[in-house]
Amino acid sequence: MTIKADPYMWPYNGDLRPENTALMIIDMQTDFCGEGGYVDKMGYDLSMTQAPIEPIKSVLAAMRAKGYHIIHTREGHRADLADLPANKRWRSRQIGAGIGDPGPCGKILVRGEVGWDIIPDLYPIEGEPIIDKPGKGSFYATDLEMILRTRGIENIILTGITTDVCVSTTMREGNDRGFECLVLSDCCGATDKGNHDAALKMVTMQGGVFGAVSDSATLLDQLP
Ligand code: C5J
Repeated sequence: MTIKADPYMWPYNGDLRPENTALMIIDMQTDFCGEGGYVDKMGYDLSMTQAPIEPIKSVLAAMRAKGYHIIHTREGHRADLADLPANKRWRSRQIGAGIGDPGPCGKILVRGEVGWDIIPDLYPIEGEPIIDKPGKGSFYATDLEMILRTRGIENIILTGITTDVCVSTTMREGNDRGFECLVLSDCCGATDKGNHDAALKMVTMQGGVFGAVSDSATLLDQLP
């Protein structure tokens, strides 16, 4: 069982089953795609990070119905900011959206605040783990790898925002740990179209250096 993808039919070994495959939905938080959130405060075009919402919804419904593992992530920091590196805070303040500072949706990227949570359209249901992460990658300083190995997951289908930052970092981290990764192009979005396109193109070099790229229509058509 495989999915048509670039540059190879994914997964490489044809072993695609609900038991060994997870859909990861990365950082679909108000702070990254909602009005008054972090990305909005930085002045980026929200339509770019909102574009994947509908395609992810379709993939999520189909994969839930077929019994695949679903894992969500949220980027954010402790209320006392003990896990917020000083340089990350400093840089965010340079662009007028200081992490930890008050905004229209509460303190930016702080756990428990309205802007930090996952948008209602894609909210997790009972049994779907949520990985709270302080950084861009979903493996760093989290128990994601332990959850994947404990459940026997070998294949990861990546969606979410942003393509060039948290999705790409997670894909690279997963790939280095031996997970077989697929990213769905229309189920991701970035704050810059060139960066979105480049992040996807990078995956396909060297025979699939980080895995492979497909899209929601192909997946929905071919998912066993
Ligand atoms: C960013 C993310 N872009 N979720 N975070 O800061 O991609």
